[in-house]
Amino acid sequence: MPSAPANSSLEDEDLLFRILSQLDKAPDASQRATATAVGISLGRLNAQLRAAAEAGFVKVSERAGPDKRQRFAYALTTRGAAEKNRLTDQFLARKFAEYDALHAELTGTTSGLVPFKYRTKLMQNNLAPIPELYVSYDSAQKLKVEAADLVSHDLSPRQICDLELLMNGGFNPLKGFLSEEDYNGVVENMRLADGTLWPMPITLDVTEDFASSLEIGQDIALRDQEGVILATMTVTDRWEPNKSREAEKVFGADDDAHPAVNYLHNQAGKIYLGGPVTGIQQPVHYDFRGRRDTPNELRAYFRKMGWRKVVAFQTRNPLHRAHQELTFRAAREAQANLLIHPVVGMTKPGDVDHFTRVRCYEAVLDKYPAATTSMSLLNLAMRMAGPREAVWHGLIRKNHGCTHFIVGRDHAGPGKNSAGEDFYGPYDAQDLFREHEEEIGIKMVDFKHMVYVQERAQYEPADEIADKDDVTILNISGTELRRRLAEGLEIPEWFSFPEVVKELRRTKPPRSQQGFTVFFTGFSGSGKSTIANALMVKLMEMGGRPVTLLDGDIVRKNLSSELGFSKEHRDLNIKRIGYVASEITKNGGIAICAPIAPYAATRRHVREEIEQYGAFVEVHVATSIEECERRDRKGLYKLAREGKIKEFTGISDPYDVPVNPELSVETENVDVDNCAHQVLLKLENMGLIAG
Ligand code: PPS
Repeated sequence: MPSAPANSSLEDEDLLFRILSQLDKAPDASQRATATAVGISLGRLNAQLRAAAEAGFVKVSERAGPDKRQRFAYALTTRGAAEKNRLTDQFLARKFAEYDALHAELTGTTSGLVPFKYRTKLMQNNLAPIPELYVSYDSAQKLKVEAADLVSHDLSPRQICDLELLMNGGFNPLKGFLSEEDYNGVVENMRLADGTLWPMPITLDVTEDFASSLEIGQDIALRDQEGVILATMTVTDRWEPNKSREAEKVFGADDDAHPAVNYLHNQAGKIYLGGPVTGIQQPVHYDFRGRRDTPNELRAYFRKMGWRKVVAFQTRNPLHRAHQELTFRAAREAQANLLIHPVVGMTKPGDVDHFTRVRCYEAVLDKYPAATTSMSLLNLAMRMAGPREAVWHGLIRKNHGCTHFIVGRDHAGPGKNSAGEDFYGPYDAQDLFREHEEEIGIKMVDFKHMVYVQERAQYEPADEIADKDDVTILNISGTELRRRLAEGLEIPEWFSFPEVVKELRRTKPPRSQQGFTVFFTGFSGSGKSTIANALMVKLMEMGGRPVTLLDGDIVRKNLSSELGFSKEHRDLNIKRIGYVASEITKNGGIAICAPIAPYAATRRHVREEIEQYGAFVEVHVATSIEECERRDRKGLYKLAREGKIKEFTGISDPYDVPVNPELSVETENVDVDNCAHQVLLKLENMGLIAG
């Protein structure tokens, strides 16, 4: 039996929960109406409201009007909304425990519904609504006004994706960005501090300056990139993470070749903030609105359709015939309906953009029986974390009301590491998923690699082909598909659907018709500008595509005149060049860039930005520092040696030599025309200009 004081404090908390819920539902109601709804006397409500206001959960404001009894208005504060969410959990947990005890008393067995950790198992009922972090519409309007006075953090695109899934319950049971204790547990052993399985750190990374301007316990507003307030957060934790440890533990290696490790070291802020989030509004999406569903919208849809078993297919690629076969088989095997659940948030750099992919999905949806299959878009920012990511994807799909989840070969694989080897084994994700399947609360439908058997004209799992020495097995890898698209070569019907191929060709015409960027990098005086100029003239002579030269000096005059040569300023300068070049590339032109661009991480950032739209050809003008200094065309090296120019690349500032440039040109004893010609040959060789 719980002791009396504990019991009475629970009662107090339940009462507070009921009052906060009621204020959220009807913030403008009179005190009398609130007291009636909660079922207590006016006097008791008054005392409770006073205490709640003192604790910072409720905001009291005076309102004009003749009716004295309506003199005050009560509304939830950010903190009150977060407290309501916490108490909701606690309240539900108690009710479930009570139900379980009653069940045991009446039947002699436990209900099976009530778990050790109620939050996980509660979700086993895939049709019941799951908790969201949003406050009601009326409360949101009030909170928005209040939040306008708070210190703001402008969310990055990845943080917006994370926040959306936090708020709509996609990341249930998380109630906000991870605290330091939860983060440590997740990094070390995939568990929150209370033991709940959660494999991915969902953290709010910010700059040191921003972090140090905050007090612990302070509320901040979280804004999207246009400045719209989406949520508020009470900052309970602030710490500097050990990013190398995070990389090793979560992604398996501290290697920048992994997209998420690269993000961690080169894009994420240095400090993490943690704390509960109060949702004000969903991020706005103007594209494919009708195809986006929150977990509760999907649950309601399954309920309406009577779908008791739903198998989800996660994808970040266009669907080809092998995928269709795999999804059909999975639905058959699980005796379930099928949800195609593609990711449209952030995927692997270099992937086909989501607009094209969704058009591809739409083009093949009618190849599925409409009564048994549905498609919904998921605004998830993938991390490409293989095994851990598969477990995470399973939890997210469970939250979206699915009962089964397909895990194929190399699930969420990040590609090769910097030694050219795979980060994870092809079936590591299936193994980890299997280990935690029970706890995730969703069944895995695992598949081996699907290949096409020509003699039988059908797809089969590679490991189930008994007569593989007697039949012809066909397969087109992702790399081969990209090559065929880039070169305008045939893509056979056994591999994909004509509608999908048409859509892909529309977005990605053969390389010789696409835009591209040639990015020269090298020391000052290495010859970048001279070769770039010669190349520009040669390309203009050939005609066909507009050519723009973004030379270091020109850019510094026209785009970056206020910048100096600190690391921060150089990065900004190169990112500006990258942005302009990516726009030119996207629109089918040729951009030639010729800055020093000394830092590898920034060059990689620019590469990733541009490769979404066309080729990025990095040309290292490999003139040695000694030769550049000997030439000293602008007399800058002399000044740098004399200390009159600070932070001079190669003398008093570093230069990361490109490790894998598309081309490296030597300029010593080679004339400019020849250097430019080498670049032209490379472009021809890459299919970027017609031979
Ligand atoms: S960076 O690092 O890429 O932003 O530099 P970039 O914009 O290409 O530099 C353009 C020219 O600035 C001159 N300059 C310096 N270079 C390096 N370090 C320092 N401190 C510096 N100060 C001035 C230099 O002549 C660069 O011209 P190029 O065309 O490379 O010779």
